[in-house]
Amino acid sequence: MSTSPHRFGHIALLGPPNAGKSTLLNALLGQKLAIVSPKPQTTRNQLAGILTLGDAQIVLIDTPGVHVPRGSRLNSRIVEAAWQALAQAQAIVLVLDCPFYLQKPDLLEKDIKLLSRPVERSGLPVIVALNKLDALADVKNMLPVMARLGEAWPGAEIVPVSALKEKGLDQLLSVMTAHLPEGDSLYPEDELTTAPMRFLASEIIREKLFLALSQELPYNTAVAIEHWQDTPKGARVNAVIYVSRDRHKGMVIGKGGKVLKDVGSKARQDLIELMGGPVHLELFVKVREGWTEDEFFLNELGEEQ
Ligand code: GDP
Ligand code: MG
Ligand code: K
Repeated sequence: MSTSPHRFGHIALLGPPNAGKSTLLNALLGQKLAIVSPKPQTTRNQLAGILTLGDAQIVLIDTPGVHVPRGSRLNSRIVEAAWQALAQAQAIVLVLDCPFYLQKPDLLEKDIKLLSRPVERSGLPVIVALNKLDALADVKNMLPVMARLGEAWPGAEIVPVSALKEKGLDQLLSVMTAHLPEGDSLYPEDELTTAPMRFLASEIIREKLFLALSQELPYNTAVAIEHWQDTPKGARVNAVIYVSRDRHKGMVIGKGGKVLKDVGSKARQDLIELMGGPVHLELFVKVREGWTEDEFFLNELGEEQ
């Protein structure tokens, strides 16, 4: 009787902003780890989720969306983080938004061009997760997009999925596993991530800010955990929300403190779920002018990881 060997490796999730990379990571893990919002560039850092299967352990690296860096230092760091993820990986899953390309075929060409360079340079095998199938009027509509992607990356396996509705994920997992080298698991099977709890907590708060605030404001906020204490009654967490302008402070706090209160209670809910116990969360808002350009501050926040 022959059994298939156990496999271990890293796989990078790469793709344009809003294609559904973080949603896919969460769906594969079966737990919310990466933050998700309808706004591009919600994910600033790379985040690794550990997926333990019967015959493999896969470290999935979620990355910020690939786009042309423009403007601030924070922005170019977001793109750098995506490149760094490739250096550790044995395969790439390109996550692409199928219904979007049916609406905007010229952007399919643009994204193929943008993604080809890092993919080629990495020399890694490519798997395409053609996402958001649930949003197609007819699944047959994806065929021309699949054909074009097959041309762009010959030999790549293209797996239609819906990260949101959790469709096609088993197929994707078996294709991913097949691309990994033989090896033992590196992490205990109940370990979900390589990221520290503090980082996950600050990400949760950032997600709630993204959801609560309109337009450009979320891009100018950062979250730092200032104090964390585990007590018998649960975790006591103090977090600071940094804004880059004085007038933004009022917007984050809201009338009568409503916005901040709302962000705090939603974040607390998610933190309780993540930590499996009571959480006491206090949020503060501080102005730090020009923080998106401040190398020292960005290092402190760990935005370059
Ligand atoms: P990322 O920027 O690539 O990490 O994308 P996110 O995971 O943050 O998702 C961006 C948006 O697309 C969010 O509003 C998600 O709910 C939505 N989304 C992600 N996957 C799917 C999917 O399979 N179907 C649909 N309809 N929406 C999705
Ligand atoms: Mg993301
Ligand atoms: K997003």
